Amino acid sequence: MRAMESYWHTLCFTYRQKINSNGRNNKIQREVKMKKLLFRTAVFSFLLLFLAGPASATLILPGSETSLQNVLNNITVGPVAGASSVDVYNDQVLPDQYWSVGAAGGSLSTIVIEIAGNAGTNTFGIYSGNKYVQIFGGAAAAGSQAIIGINSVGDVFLNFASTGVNFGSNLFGYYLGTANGPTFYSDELMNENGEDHMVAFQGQGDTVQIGPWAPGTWGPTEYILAFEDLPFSSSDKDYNDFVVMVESVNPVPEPLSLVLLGLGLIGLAGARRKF
Ligand SMILES: [Ca+2]
Ligand SMILES: [Ca+2]
Ligand SMILES: [Ca+2]
Repeated sequence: MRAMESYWHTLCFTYRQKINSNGRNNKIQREVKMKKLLFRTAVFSFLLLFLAGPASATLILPGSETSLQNVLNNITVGPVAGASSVDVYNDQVLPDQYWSVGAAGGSLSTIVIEIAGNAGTNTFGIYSGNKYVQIFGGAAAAGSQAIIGINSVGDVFLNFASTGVNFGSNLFGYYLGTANGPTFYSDELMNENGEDHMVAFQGQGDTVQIGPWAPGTWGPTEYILAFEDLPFSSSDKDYNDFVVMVESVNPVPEPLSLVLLGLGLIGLAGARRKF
């Protein structure tokens, strides 16, 4: 790391000498500073990525209804019918705060099940900052499907129609909410007391059958997201209140999310200076 930084400093120094001798250069020196800042941000982020390690799993309680483990077991038809390869405690995907749509550009969401008093009013969607797009309204039930897409400039599409919402990039979180918008965010830092209301599981090749749809392979680019729909102070933490499969998406490591957001901010600052 030190060798890399030293090499970088030498590069910057040589570059600065050259432009000083040309006698013009506030602008170029600013660019050098910017590049150093970007380099340090990248190094810092990668350090974070390696030092942070996996956070601990979120506690899921069996509750008094069909437990989340049994929800997964019940949709499993093979290789062992009724026994999911996924363990709801040990196989949680971390991190699960931010996501991006895969290269094909579209991501199908299918509701697996809703076991909650609020099932008729719970809504589900994606968000970026304070912008959001609802994917399912309260009336949607097990088997309901919808496709989201995000184009190269961050415009969000729902079932191939423009939503008029722009996320600025292919980076977003999932939320559970009401008709008025998000209540609980996949980024737990946006929830009251930092409570984690969403857990995620990656496919391990089981054959599963969801709602009325034909059985198919639950593959590695397909994730099941499971939400708890009440604040921890009054909830049973069963995480079966809204369970949905999302396809063709990838979880984005947090430091990378920070770098992307950071680059966006730096880009904005640069753009502002020009105009
Ligand atoms: Ca989580
Ligand atoms: Ca619950
Ligand atoms: Ca429940």
